[in-house]
Amino acid sequence: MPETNFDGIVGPTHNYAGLSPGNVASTSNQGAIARPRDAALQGLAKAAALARLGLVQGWIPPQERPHIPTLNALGFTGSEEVVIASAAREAPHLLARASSASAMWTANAATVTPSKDSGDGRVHMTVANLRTMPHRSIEAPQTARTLRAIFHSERHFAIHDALANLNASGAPSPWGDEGAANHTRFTASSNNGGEVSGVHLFVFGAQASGAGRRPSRYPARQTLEAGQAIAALHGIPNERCIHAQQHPAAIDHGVFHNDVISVGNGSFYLVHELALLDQDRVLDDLAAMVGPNFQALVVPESEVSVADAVRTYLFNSQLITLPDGVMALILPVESEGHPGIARLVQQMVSSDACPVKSVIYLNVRESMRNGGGPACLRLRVPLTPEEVSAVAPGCLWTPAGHVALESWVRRHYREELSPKDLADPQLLRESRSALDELTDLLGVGSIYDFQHA
Ligand code: SUG
Repeated sequence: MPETNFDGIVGPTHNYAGLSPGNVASTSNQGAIARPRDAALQGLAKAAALARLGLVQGWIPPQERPHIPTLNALGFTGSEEVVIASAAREAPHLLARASSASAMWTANAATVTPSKDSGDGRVHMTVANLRTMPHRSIEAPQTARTLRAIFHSERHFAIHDALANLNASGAPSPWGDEGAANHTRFTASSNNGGEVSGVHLFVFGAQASGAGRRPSRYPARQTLEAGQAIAALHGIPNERCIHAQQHPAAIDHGVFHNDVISVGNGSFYLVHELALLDQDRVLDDLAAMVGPNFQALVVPESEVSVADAVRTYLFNSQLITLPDGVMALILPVESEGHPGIARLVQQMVSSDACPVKSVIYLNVRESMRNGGGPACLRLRVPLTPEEVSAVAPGCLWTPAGHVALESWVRRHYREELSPKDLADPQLLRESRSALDELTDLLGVGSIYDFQHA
């Protein structure tokens, strides 16, 4: 089942507002001048690089920002200009939350189960509720609309709304869910070379029930209960799932999603030694479920510290299987030159046992400065060829589509954006005219609130 990646197109309001406590890059770049045009072009170049390696590649459009309905719901009323001006004056942090381009990190859009593994033979996706970070908690309704426009064939795809408060007592139950960033699917080849159904590793930061350990400094965004609910909703048999807890100390060092400290593909898992609680047991369980081909390469703290993993985003790489069957690791340029990473890369590519045979460094610096590396920028959706042909065709990468999107970015995006520019009502108009044209380019119909006003 070939890998298909849907990359988030960076939105026109990309900026550095320091909105994510626990995400070191986000908080340390707060207030910096962002470059939305470069950010979007870097994202398009990454998607093009993967398409040119022979992968099926798609796009997920950005969200409407600033999001006026969010500001209305927070009590700002009047014309849209007045809403923006009063939010900028009275509550700039709320304007920043309503203006973030954070939907670009589509690894947090949903959790995906391929048709081979689901209960009813369809591809299942549960939209992430992203409820821990206020600026991200507003993404889910639009994400659901967007995914339903892209994956519109109900015969092939089931898109579930974000998990709500599901506990029986009716009391708020914060089942935080951050999507595919905390989920890894492993596969093994069958005897005839085909692929058997996957093994699903769901990683959580804490239990919503309050039981067990939790980080002390930074929030645990993903809950055990969310992973369990998603596995059940998608119909994955229990014996194909492992629910493992992230090490609380890792979260407290800035590992806000598990894809910041491990990456897996096929039967191969690249993982830091301090990623998970009880890690040896989890790796043994994975080996037992995935089978004899399972291979974990555990990176010791002495070679790459957790702090360096967070700084370089080594593990936020894309680990992909190329059409000839070998794997490539797509790393952010920030990890180039780190001596421990250089040794690790050398060890991987020179070992016969390791499936990774090439390493490619890509520049997604604008996204990285908000804590989003190559893996954050894409939603991985394993699809059969028949399912690929059921995707909205305009959302699939083509050379001509790439050229059209580059030209669209150059025409609509600002070169620079600072947090104070969010007060400019012209940004709303620019953003809407860009998105209006984009929905035509991608052929997804009128998916935005403003297109229905
Ligand atoms: O949720 N940053 C995102 C980064 C998400 C990365 N995704 C994965 N690891 N899969 C977040 O913290 C920062 C926005 C700001 O501060 O302006 C932000 O939302």
